[in-house]
Amino acid sequence: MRNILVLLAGAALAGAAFAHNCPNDMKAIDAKLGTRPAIAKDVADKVGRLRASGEAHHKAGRHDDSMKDLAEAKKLLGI
Ligand SMILES: [Cu+2]
Repeated sequence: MRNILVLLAGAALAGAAFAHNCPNDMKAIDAKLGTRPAIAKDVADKVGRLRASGEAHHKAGRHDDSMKDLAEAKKLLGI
């Protein structure tokens, strides 16, 4: 019984740590955008949309959706 509780607590902590990655991804995207990367306008627009929806998802507690959008934005930026 005790082992199951420890396992559950570990899973909850892992979930929280994963959720905390959204702000880091947003920071990485902002830092990269701050260097004025040489990307096409349509790509930059798409990155901007993904960055915004990622933040909206994060604020709404939908961290999985947030991470997905932010990961796509990072991929477009080559990070
Ligand atoms: Cu989040």
